[in-house]
Amino acid sequence: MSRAVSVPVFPVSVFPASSTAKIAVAPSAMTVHLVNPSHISFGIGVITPRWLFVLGAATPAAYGLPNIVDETLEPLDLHTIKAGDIVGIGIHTGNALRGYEIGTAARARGATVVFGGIHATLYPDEAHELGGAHAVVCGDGDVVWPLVINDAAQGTLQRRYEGGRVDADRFVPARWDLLPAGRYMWGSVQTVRGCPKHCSFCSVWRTDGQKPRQRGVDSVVEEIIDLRRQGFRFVALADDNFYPVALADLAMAERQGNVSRLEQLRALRAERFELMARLAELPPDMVFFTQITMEAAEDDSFLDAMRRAHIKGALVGVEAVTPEGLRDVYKNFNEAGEALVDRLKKFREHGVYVLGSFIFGLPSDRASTFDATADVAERAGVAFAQFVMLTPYPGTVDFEAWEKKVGASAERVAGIPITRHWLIPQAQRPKVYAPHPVMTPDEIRARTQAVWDRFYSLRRIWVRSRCAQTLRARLAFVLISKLYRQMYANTGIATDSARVNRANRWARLIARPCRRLFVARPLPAFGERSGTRLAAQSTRGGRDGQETEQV
Ligand code: B12
Ligand code: SF4
Repeated sequence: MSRAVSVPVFPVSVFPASSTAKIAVAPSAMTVHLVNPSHISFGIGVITPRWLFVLGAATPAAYGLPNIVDETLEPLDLHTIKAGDIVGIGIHTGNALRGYEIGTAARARGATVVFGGIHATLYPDEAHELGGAHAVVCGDGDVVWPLVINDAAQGTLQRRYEGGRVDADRFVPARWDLLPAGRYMWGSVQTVRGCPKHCSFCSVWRTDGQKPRQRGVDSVVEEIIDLRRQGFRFVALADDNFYPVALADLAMAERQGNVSRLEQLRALRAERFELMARLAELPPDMVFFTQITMEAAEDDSFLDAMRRAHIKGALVGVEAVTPEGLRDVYKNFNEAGEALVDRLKKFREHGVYVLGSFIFGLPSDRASTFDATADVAERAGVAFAQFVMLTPYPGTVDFEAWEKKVGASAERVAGIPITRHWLIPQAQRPKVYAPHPVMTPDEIRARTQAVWDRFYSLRRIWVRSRCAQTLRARLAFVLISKLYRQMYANTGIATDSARVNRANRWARLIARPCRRLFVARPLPAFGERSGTRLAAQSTRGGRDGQETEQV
């Protein structure tokens, strides 16, 4: 794998550089733990963190069942880790610090510690220096994980493994039998990795690559059937971009007379339609959600196929409502103003509800941008929205420019330069980083919070809930809107710790009833017949009232 970014490490080291584990342990004597770190636990999770169940599947059977720990549910109990165990920790930038705490503690208990995930891919040395890592896996873990475990067991563990960008036909399907019962609302199945775009705030195109790696249809459908057997009707298609080939890309290849590119793009597009046709055969009570670029709004046949495939929701990266804002993030392929409203409405007209994602704190933003954005979100009829503050994530163009600009004179918080913001203790971590030409960080934060408050007021949620067809579904819409807001805005944006704690308690309280609204009765025999019969099988379950509560 060619990693696009090379980054300096934070200058504190608590572990010797040559700390490769030299222990040989019999497979039966060791437990493999897979830990998804989180500084905050809600008891119930909205979406299953897919990597846990993919690596669970990649763990060789000789080592027994892996112990899967998702700290977004409950914190890790360190006493479960014993000397000789292997602890795999997956980190993204936001949870890296908690991951390092766990790694350090696990190593102190005599375990072999291995880090992976996007942040470890970008900063492998940091995991060694601060997280107690014996080894770090950069890139995809699907293929390399068994090798790492075997090396650890035989005492030949390497400091670094390059997992690379594995081909789609080698993606390991998740092991959903490892799921803890009754804890998640949605399953997550990946259909494609990589994205051909190049947005300035996003690292996906640089780490996962710009070439879409689309998974075989059978493998995707089998996983979905597996989830449905366990009672999951809602599944997030955990893709970077579900629409990797836009009509504009085809037109461009045609204009250029680039025959091989055109064929390649057409093949990718045909595979998307094939997948959607198979999803359409699944029972009508299934609901899928994905992430997609706004260009899909131009593509009526694609949107119609999505509707038939039960893809009822899509996160659309709107980012900015002005042309200047779009230029700020290299997202010129998006529309602004009224054209934007029309494009977003188009999804709705085709039965795809939009979770609009908006960024605040762009250089061209002004005080008036906040209300203007909330207005657009409302006029465009988006069902859900998230208003995030521009955060320079490592591996992105924005991060590199910012790091270069603030350089060695970067402000420090708790002794840590803000260019290493993920190492600042959570409670002290700033919410806004890049200096803005006209607004203070606190103004951006407060205005962002106000937009969340406005968009998620009970009155407005109730009005939006008209998109649901039954009273029960409307109530579910209200609950999930409130939950989303509590989990995200009040714990992620608020600086006041009392508000954060209140939000956490609230989220814990409403998450449980919310989950019951999303799941259905498990159907252990589901999928044993052919696709078309699947639909009849499950619908009958629903009509008989055998399913529990569902939206
Ligand atoms: C689906 C998704 C979501 C979903 C679901 C999250 C969930 N519960 O799973 C939702 C929409 C909720 C979401 C939210 C957010 N996300 Co998100 N998300 C993704 C996405 C598109 C796919 C993740 C996924 O499931 N992939 C499939 C699994 C199998 O792949 P994987 O996680 O990469 O794991 C593989 C390897 O990394 C490796 N690996 C991973 N862990 C480990 C551990 C060990 C020990 C080993 C050996 C290997 C290993 O092996 C795995 C198999 O190959 C990624 C993009 C991406 N390409 O990663 C962004 C991504 C992870 N998200 C990102 C961000 C920023 C967020 C948010 C902060 C966005 C926001 N502002 O709200 C929130 C934070 C949520 C949170 N607190 O965790 C960034 C993270 C950037 C960074 N540097 O940290 C990414 C990379 C997208 C981006 N735009 O850059 N996200
Ligand atoms: S933000 Fe979305 S469209 Fe842009 S590069 Fe990342 S995954 Fe692709």
